[in-house]
Amino acid sequence: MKSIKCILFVLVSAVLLLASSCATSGKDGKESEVRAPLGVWTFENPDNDTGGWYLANAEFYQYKGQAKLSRDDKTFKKGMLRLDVDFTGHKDIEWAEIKIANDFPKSINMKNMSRFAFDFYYNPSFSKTGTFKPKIWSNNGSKFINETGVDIQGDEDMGNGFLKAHVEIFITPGNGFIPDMRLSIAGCSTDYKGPVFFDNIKWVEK
Ligand SMILES: [Ca+2]
Repeated sequence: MKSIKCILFVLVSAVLLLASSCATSGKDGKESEVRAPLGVWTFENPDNDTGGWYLANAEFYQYKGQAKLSRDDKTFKKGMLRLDVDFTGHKDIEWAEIKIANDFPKSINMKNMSRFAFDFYYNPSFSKTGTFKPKIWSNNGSKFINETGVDIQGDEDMGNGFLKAHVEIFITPGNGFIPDMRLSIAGCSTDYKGPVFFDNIKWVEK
């Protein structure tokens, strides 16, 4: 019995040691991304690539162009989620929607969530007409979400042709969990061709 206790003690000690070494092993700020709260994506860690975001090609709506999703840390000298789009030939379509999806490592508790926020970067010279609208959707857990934001209007000149817009989409607060979600960028009568960027994507509590 004594030897079993001893083995247990050694095992528990080893687990604690491992846990503490994991908690202090971050380098170059990577730890903050690795241990970022659930529902927050900053894209600063190259090892995390797109942070689990992927193109939901099968769920695109009226969008017929190419789309490519990647992580980019060169264009703005910091990590971002890059979405290359081509709305050529879409200027007569009022709503052409590209969806990206994320299956969370753990369901997000929506109890105190009031909004979904992100920074969005686009280059006005990449289109002659039209706008973008954001939309969020989740319908696979105990909380249903379906909210569309207003036209994205950049108000910060990044000095490289891109404008930055801070986007917030408010939701109806309420109990429930979401295990995954879609974030849509809808082209509204636009012919935009080129990359757009997302950063600091996050669920925000009230
Ligand atoms: Ca970033």
